[in-house]
Amino acid sequence: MATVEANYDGLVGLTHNYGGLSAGNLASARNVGQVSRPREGALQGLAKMKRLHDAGLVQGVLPPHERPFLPLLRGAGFSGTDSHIIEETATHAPALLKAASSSAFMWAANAATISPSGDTRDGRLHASAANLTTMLHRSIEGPQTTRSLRAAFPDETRFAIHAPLPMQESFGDEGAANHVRLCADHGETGVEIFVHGRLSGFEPGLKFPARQTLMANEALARRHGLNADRTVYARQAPATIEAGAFHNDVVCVGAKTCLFFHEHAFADTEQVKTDIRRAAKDLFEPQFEIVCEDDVPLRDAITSYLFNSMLVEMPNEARLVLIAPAECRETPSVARHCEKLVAGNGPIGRVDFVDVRQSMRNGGGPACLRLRVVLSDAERAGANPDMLLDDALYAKLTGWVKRHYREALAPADLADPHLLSEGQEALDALCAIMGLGSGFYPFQQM
Ligand code: SUG
Repeated sequence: MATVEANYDGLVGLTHNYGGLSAGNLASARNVGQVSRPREGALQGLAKMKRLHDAGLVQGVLPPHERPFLPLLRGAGFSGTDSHIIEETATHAPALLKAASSSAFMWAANAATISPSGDTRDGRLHASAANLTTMLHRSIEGPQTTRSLRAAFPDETRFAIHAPLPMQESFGDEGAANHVRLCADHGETGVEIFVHGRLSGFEPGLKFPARQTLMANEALARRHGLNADRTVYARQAPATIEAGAFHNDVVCVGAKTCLFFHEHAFADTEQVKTDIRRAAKDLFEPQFEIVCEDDVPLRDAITSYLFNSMLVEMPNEARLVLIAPAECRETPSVARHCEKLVAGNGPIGRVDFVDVRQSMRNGGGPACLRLRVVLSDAERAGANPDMLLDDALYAKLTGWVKRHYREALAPADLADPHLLSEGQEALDALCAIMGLGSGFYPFQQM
């Protein structure tokens, strides 16, 4: 078997809801207060995972985090029994309860940045859990993500799982959503492209936050032991962040030698192309598949999430496959462009559509839900098999979702203390299914 690119997807959580928590994420703002459907969301996510597994790809599962996250509420001064804390927070600090109840960990593209072993100095795969400092509801994810990644990749001789970067906005890090790796073949040395929205500290004058910093990206490349000659730093176009591209993966996706992006994605496209060509010298010839404003206006790209598609190499297919959100079929300029891509002779040979609408309404497309992990044969053998999807695990997880998840969740339901006990019971059961042991979640350590 050769080196493969596995996808580890975040499982949608029991409290999946529309909190309107992410300024600059237009879908999150648009759908604030809607009734969410956690069970449907989780089943949509699992169906996507199953589809990729059935297509012959390696598919992993990252378990949901505990929510509402009581340590955040206790840290904010609430005390007493768990139920009392929920009631008090619902009455006196409802915004905080929303933050503590978010299921945003499901967007695994933000879980971590991964550098495959072919790129690193010590020949281990390096992963850094993201600190997600920009948004309160996401800043609580890092420690649990670190535990999940250590459970998934336990062998320290092959995997280096780093804790998040320092929790300060200068190091704002949103994981792989601002990171692309190009290569001739997954097992060969690649070029890692790190994208930032600002340099380090606060930069005035923008309506929406630029979440990823250059300072964080440089730190990631340093701790992962990357070769500076094969590393590229690129800046997002500020106007594109203002238009709703809060992560680079809203306007850009890459795979193998292909970088597929909107013409307004980067502050300086010519420079990005030059830097990538230089970094790829003697490795491969990069293919830039650029979509221009005349074909797909930036606004359509952002509402349809065309670039938040997964771009994957399928077994026995010569060209890459774009796994796009179903919304792309419903946006005429985007649907037309997808047809044009397939009809042409560029690097993308097929477009498939998936329904992840529950996630999409919070600004998370197919690519947001997965974390790509390039694994050699030996690394795959060293990965935790209980976190890899097969037919049996898929059946167990869908059964588990149907048993434990609520059909619908309205904003007022977050005040219901039963949501906490239901969640804890479900996660205890999940630990048994996925062999995570007791003590995987903070509530189990109490
Ligand atoms: O961080 N949405 C997430 C969506 C993350 C998408 N990920 C990538 N593009 N890779 C975010 O903005 C909304 C939660 C709410 O409003 O309830 C939210 O957090």
